[in-house]
Amino acid sequence: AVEASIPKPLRETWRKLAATEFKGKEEFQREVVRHVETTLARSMYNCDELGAYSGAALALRDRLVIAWNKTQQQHTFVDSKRVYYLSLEFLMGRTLDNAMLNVGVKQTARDGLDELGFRIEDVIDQEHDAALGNGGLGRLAACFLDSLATLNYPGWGYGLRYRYGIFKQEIIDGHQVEVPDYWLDFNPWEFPRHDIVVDIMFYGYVRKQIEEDGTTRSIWEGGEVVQAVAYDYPIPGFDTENTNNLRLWSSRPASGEFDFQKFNAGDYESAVREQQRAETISAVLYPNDNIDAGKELRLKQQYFWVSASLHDIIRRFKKTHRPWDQFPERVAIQLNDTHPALAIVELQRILIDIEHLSYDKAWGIVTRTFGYTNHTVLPEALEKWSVPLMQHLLPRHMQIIYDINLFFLQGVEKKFPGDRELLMKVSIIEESQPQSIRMAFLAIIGSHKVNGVAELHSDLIRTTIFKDFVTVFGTDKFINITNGVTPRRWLHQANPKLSDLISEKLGGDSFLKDLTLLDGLLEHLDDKQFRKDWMDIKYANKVRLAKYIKETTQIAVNPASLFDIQVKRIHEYKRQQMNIFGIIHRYLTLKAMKPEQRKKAVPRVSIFGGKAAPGYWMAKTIIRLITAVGDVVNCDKDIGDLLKVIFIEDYNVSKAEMIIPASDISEHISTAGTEASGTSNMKFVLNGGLIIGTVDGANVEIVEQIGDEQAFTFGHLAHSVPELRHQHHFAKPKPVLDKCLKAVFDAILKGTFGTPELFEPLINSITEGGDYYLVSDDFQSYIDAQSLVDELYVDKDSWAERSITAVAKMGFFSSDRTIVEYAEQIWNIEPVPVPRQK
Ligand code: B1H
Ligand code: IMP
Repeated sequence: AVEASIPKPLRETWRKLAATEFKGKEEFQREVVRHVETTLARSMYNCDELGAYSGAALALRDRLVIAWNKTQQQHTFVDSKRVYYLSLEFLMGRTLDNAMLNVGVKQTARDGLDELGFRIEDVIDQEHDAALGNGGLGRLAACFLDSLATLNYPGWGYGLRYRYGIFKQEIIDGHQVEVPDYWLDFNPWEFPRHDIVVDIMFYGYVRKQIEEDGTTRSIWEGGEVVQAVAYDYPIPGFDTENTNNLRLWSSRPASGEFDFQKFNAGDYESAVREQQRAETISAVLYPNDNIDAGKELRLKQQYFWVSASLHDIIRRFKKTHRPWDQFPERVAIQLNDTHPALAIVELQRILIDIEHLSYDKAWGIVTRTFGYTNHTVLPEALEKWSVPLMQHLLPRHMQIIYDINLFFLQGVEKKFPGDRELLMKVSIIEESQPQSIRMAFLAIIGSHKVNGVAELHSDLIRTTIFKDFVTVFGTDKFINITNGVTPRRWLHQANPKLSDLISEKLGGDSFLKDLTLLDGLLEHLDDKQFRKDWMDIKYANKVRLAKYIKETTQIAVNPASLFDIQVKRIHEYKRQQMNIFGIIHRYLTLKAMKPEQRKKAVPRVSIFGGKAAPGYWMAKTIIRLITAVGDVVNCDKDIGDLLKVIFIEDYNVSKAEMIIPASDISEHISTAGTEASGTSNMKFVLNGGLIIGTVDGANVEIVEQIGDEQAFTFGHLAHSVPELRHQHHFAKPKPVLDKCLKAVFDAILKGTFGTPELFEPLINSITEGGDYYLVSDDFQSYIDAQSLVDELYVDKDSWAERSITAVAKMGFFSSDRTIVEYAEQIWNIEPVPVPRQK
């Protein structure tokens, strides 16, 4: 029917002229050169590596676009149900390498570029990371997009096109310094859609209007309008034609220009100010991981993005001319944490105020459409917006929130008559000064499913922060869907040698689409040559990292040492402080040894990487301590190669791809019950590194899968944490510190690592401040676990066996498994593969 809307002769002309994909090396080269010479207006005389990157990216992009168009046409033709993943963060990293691998042209490109005089690795290295996220939450969204496309699900991402992504981190004199990340200089992967523009209103007032039929209608008007412009990014699946879409919104003034009247009248400044006000909305990503800052601009970002996305989704739905009650059968919307929770209110507003549906009918549609994923139980990360702010910025939404709350509480009252306390506990409105809106409660009430991201985390939300909602809605609404990671980027792309070895052993690369096939490696466990090849690859990856460390820090590390890595956002709950205290303990122990004793010690390189939120002063202090310890240890002649402490500047996705394959041990040592899942733990094990970790987040399930001989777990369990905190709070006199930890603190306070005043607050938070993250409680068992690591690392052969066994049992942690669970348990969507080109 849709086809018939275009006259046959026209259709034939279009078909005849349709763009085609390059097939072989020569065609690829021709496209690269054509783009270098025409699109970029350069030539062989001035084509540097950046030019080659640009040419290769543009050639590949043409190919992606063809498949992308076809996919979107197919999904429109068959009118399939789509899922829309709303996320304020998409931490995509680089695109070129991933796209070449997914489309299956990397070898072609390698050969082609080689003949043009370029090494593909150097070309790949030219690309700027797309770093539109803080950490795990944003990278999870990126892995999900890869899995959605690979599994042929019709799924779009919706987010914000920040002009500045997460800041670049420089370490100057041991301190973190933030530098803006302007990433849009040359971005071949984005397509501006100047035809897809949505007007978004803020502020204004609500007026009641009596209709002819006697009903009253609310009209929101008189506000400030800005425009959202769509930018699209193709998301190719692995080994499939299907190419999905990521749509990011950019803000601009509603007129598209600044105010010429003011400009001509000489009021340049206010003319420009207005333009900047609009552009500011999508200017910068808030750099806080797991912290809610509660700023007005952030609320503006949220509404701007949510409103633009919903209008776009509704426009697409309306093209199908289906009645409104079919909306939830055609559209599933997933809320990535509470950041997009206003979408619930916005959809309700559109349905009642603009589409004139009844309140109840609208609410039925809303709750059948949304699913909400919770990613954290940390109180400082749970979003709350002040009622006066919401009232001012979005007056109509505030009314609807009150309505949603009222009807919800009436339902609760009916079910649990007279339970005033329950009503208080589940109210969306918190009776604080001023009142605030609990966004998680709004998200729960407006969704049909709520999920946590690992078993332990999902249990915790059911029994702690959301327990009253389990009482109200019953337990079935609250499910677990354990996180996963894409094996395409995190194994095949990051660790090509290991991926090739696995392919060779398993007789093909099907494991990249069905990761459970990895268990076939167990058959080869006793193969001596295989074990050697396996460890040789680990060694080569360590050499690659050692070379990078030498180039960037001038510090030489021995790749034969045990590489112990902790890379993630710097946060007290993730306990990098415990790691560095452990390193100081190791240093003091080595120093106290006689030289012949030292010879028996296992040489270790402790590697850190990660950003501190700019306003998170304690996290910055932790970085300062790590670099200070490195400064002393790394040039201590007594110590030599036995211990090195490295801080890698500006940890990001592309650096993760190099760092993760080089670990022997990685650290996931959060206080039990604080890390919802963690996903880098999965990436490390998938690359043959073992983990040292607490019984927290996805560590629990990883150990369950790979077996506890393959992991080093330690520390108190989540259920003991409240009691331990209570003890710290009330203990009088202060409990005596563990001997080892006390020696560490004494060394710091003596000035062993420079000015002790710098580090006093960090120590005080433990000795005086209640030790909220229980460093003192877990320290001894952490040290013991590290000793076991040293002990077992000596036997290289059994280490290899552990490493292979662990990888073989990691199949569960593919984000493909995760996405299938979402599709079946929440979204109710089916794969829609695009027929392959002959
Ligand atoms: C996670 C966040 C987060 N949980 C607020 N919550 C933010 C909260 O800008 N903010 O306001 C930003 C991020 N991020 C992480 O999600 C968890 O800490 C990880 O444990 C988990 O693996 C990841 C993905 O589920
Ligand atoms: P949208 O739904 O208008 O945003 O379109 C999404 C994509 O679906 C477009 O980029 C087209 O590739 C495809 N599409 C939209 N409308 C049609 C149609 O009528 N026929 C075939 N494909 C369409």
